[in-house]
Amino acid sequence: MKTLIIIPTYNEIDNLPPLLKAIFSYAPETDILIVDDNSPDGTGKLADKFHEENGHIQVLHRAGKLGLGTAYIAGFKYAIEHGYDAAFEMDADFSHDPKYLPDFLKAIENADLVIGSRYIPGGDTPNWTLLRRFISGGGNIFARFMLGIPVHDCTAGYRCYRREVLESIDLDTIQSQGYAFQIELANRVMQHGFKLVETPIVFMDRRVGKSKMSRKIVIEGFIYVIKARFSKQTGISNLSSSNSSPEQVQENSSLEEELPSVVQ
Ligand SMILES: Nc1nc2c(ncn2[C@@H]2O[C@H](COP(=O)(O)OP(=O)(O)OP(=O)(O)O)[C@@H](O)[C@H]2O)c(=O)[nH]1
Ligand SMILES: [Mg+2]
Repeated sequence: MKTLIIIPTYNEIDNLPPLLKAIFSYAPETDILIVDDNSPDGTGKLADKFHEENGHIQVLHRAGKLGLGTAYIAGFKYAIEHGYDAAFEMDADFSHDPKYLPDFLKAIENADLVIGSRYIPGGDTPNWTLLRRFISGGGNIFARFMLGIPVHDCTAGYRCYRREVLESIDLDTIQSQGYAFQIELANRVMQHGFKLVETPIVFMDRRVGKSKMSRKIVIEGFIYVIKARFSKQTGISNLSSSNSSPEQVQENSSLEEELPSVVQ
């Protein structure tokens, strides 16, 4: 199976070299696409150097920080255009340990979407405070209950999609960015009748670098679930276009307050 690992980066210069090394040690056959948003710390330039040395590494440069959701959508389109059979979402900060890649690759043989789950036996979030576990776990139960998504961890961002899924879910209409992006994709995959499977992961906090998490991302996720539930009941479609655009979300400075170590 021809697979692509999409890694969005914004200021991940210290994480990138060990991450690439670890990925190839666990999944030597995969290709990697780094989607860098003109990181001020030079992550994009370093990625170009890796590309020159290794044909399995590609780099997509974007002009500025446009958000995680659009970075993944750009990556998904690249995967479709370049004939990949499956595409991964993976953070650059080692929260998504490459050692699980073989589990994903095995599971995707009999699934359309594989989600690395912290909330099934074998999964865990060992560094987290009780409050953080409560917010993340509660958010997941809320989304599951409201939307009926058949997974225990629908905000998780360590995933592998089959190409057919990416071709089916109309990527251009997705506008959410953070948790909402993950929930929306899981919801759409479910609505198309695809098979979702979870594989356990132990989620570690980022090793180095700064978090880009903010309160607005949590709020966006909550609003998405409410809107999706409402549109399900009333049959109102085109949910995404009624969401805030990425620009609107980014410009909403009253929600910009940093929310360290809360949810994913
Ligand atoms: N290209 C791009 N990548 C981004 C953007 N925002 C975050 N990222 C990357 O997306 C991944 C997840 O971001 P994180 O800051 O780790 O967010 P998080 O995992 O929710 O939060 P912490 O792990 O607690 O820091 C990392 O690889 C980031 O570098 C963005 O706007 N554009
Ligand atoms: Mg992270």
